[in-house]
Amino acid sequence: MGFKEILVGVAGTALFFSCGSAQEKAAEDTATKPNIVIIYMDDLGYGDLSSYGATEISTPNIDKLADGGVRFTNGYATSATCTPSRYGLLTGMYPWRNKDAKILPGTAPLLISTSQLTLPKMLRGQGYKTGVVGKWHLGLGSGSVDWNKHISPGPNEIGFEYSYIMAATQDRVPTVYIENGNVVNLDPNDPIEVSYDENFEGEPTGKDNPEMTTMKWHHGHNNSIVNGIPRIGFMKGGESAKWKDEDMADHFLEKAQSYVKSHKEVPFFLYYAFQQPHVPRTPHPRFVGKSGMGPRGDVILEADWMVGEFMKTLEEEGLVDNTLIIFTSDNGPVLNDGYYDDAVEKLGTHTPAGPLRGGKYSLFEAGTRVPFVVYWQGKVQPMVSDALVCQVDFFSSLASLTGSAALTDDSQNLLPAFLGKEKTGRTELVLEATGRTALRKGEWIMIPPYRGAAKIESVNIEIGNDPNYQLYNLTNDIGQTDNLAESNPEKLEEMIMDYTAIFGEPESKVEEVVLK
Ligand code: NG6
Ligand code: CA
Repeated sequence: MGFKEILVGVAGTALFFSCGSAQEKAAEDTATKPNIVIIYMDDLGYGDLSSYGATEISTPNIDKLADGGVRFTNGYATSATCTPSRYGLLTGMYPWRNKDAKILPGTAPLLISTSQLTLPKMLRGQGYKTGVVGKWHLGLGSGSVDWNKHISPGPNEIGFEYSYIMAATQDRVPTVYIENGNVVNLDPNDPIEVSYDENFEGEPTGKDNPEMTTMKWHHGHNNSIVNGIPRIGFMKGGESAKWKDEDMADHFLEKAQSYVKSHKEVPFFLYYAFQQPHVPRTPHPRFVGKSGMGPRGDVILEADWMVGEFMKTLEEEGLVDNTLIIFTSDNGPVLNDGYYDDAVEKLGTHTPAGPLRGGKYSLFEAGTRVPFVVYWQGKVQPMVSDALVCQVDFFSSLASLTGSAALTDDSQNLLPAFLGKEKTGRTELVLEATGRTALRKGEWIMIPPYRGAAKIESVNIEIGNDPNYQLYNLTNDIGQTDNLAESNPEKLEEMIMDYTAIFGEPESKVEEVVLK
């Protein structure tokens, strides 16, 4: 399908595209079409890598990318949770514009409209082959999915020609792999049923049958038990299709490697979405005990090894200097996200958020500021960049790289910053966490008043709520300990005006964040 055909029926006002314009022509002339790989971690924190200052854990393979590419210190996910961040990355639109862009259950319908322009569609229009391997969590189908039939729409309908995914998260049912819309290894005599409302007659659950679990739930995660791990949601059947948690990382690696091998003759875009270090943390036995920090540290080492193996494949196939690699994470870190897995107990002096305040779910920096690396051997010079950049900007920047003039309202063309040619990025950025928003501008961040609890007790994370305005200078106070809202009323006023221009008057809302 050609780009122009793809654009027919694109909904919404956000898209600017002028077919055959002088601008497009100029872009085509300077375009290069390297392979593009986005390695997307799940819940990896700003301080979780040795290249980002961790001293208690060593991640040499990821560090090789970080030290050999542009390592961003102000690189953000659009959101402090998974689904909205993935939405922002793939659409180039802020997730808070879509009211349904929240953490989705495993039965949720596809969140991205099939008529919407997406990063993979844009790249397809530029002659790329497109694939996704790993965690999806953007919904599937259009209401009620029959997991025993072809599942559509899904990744293949929003621009990926190849998909090998898990539907939602490792802790949510269905616990099966789906290849191009079909559950892998499904026995038709043992059909899969999934519900997020009620259990299936006679099926054990984490709540009622703790004796059948090998991992204990702390909060939530007490529905169906698969491989000894109690999950979110109920599932019945599909025995032969169920994944083995310990093999998941190897399994996705193998799929990513074979995608590369079978597409080496054409420019390809691979969105490789890791499941680590999200819960349940299930390192392969090769990595068990290796970090001394329990499963959370072990799966970070496992992921680092995967990155090394994946890079080896690019090298063996002679693709490494023709492949632009982006490494980043969908949101910040969390220790106890619902299972007793020693993440808290064995943490020692490691600081997953580095110097940042908060964590996953938080409007404080650790929610959205994440490891963020652009690596392109021979093309991008190693450097540390303080430019303000966001994953929502990949859309327009990669369009510019590959000769497309596609832009969205929210996605800025920051290609020079991404390639380390310029040290400045955005001037402003809206950050989102569990439905709340804050505004970053230059070195300042303003969090409007939110009255809900300051902390989610179950995960022990401060999420940024305060009945008063918060204003922090992130250059002087990266840890957000000194609220300057009262002492710097001019700056506060300016930030409120900018925020109001986008959202209207900030209201102090009661926002009890409940994780369920
Ligand atoms: C929460 C889950 C958490 C995790 C998160 C999604 C409970 C109590 N907590 O609701 O464990 O699955 O959703 O994480 O169920 S994310 O990284 O995919 O956004
Ligand atoms: Ca996540």
